[in-house]
Amino acid sequence: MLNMLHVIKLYKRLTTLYLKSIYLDYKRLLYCNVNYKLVLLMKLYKLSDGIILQHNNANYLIQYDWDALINRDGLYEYLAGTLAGLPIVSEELAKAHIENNLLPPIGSQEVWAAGVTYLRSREARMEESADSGAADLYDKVYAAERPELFFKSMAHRVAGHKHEVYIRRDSSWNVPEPEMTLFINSKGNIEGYTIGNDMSSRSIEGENALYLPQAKIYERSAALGPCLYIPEEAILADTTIKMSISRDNKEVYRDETSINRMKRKFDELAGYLYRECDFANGCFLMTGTCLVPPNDFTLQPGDVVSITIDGIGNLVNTVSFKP
Ligand code: DO4
Ligand code: MG
Repeated sequence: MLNMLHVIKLYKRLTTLYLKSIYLDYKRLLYCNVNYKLVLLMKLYKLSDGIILQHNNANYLIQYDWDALINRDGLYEYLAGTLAGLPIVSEELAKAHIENNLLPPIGSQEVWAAGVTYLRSREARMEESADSGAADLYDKVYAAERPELFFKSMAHRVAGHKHEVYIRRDSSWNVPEPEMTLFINSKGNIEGYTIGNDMSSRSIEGENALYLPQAKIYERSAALGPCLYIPEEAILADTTIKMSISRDNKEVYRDETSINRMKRKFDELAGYLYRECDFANGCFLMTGTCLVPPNDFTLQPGDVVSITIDGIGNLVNTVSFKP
């Protein structure tokens, strides 16, 4: 015989189950329906044992070849369309995976970089190259129709979030360069964004502009991460980039800027890069720096560089010499 207490308990249980199922339906609708207004952004984390797709507050596991996945045209729409069939990973598990197994969001792509795209970068280069007589080059390239584009790195030299970045032993003046970094697919479409650090030797570049490749390309001179950010629409024009540098747990530099201070358009940079180059699996393009520490600042081993870009997240690297 059911007494009153049993009836109340049963009623409570059924109500909880009912509310839970409504909540789950609501979540599925939110995360799976491409046409639903709240579908806004995706983040792909490349891990040593798979890929985690973060969409709003849910995490999904993807087993897919990284290069083939990120090179898809209409990446956002593709990911949104696959959500319903993907296994969901709990927040704790996703956090632990990202904490322990995170790689830079790059496969076999090349990394290129644009230079002197902000007034602040032009000023800094003109100062550092004053003695070499090359200052004019930077002034001219800032104003020119054709942007400065240079090869930066192959994937094996790229550090990820929380990995070490290196400074050169033969350089006396070293800085990080925080840069909005585009992922452009093989068709030339900008499909995603990540945070980039274009580690640079100002003393080597300042000595002679022809030393640029040595100032820019060496082991771990590039960092990318923590994820590939894929918004439904192009990243907002007033997106902020912040950088702080800590030494012995004390902040020694902090500044921020907005990407709308850039002289060039992202499409313009991508267009020049793809004019006469093919990239079978797409390409990463760092878009130049606007944050330059004062001229008496140089990085030291042990310094911690933290770069934050609105929406994408935080890329943290400790500075070291190559062992
Ligand atoms: O012109 C040399 C490099 C410039 C650069 O890396 C930048 O402006 O970010
Ligand atoms: Mg740069």
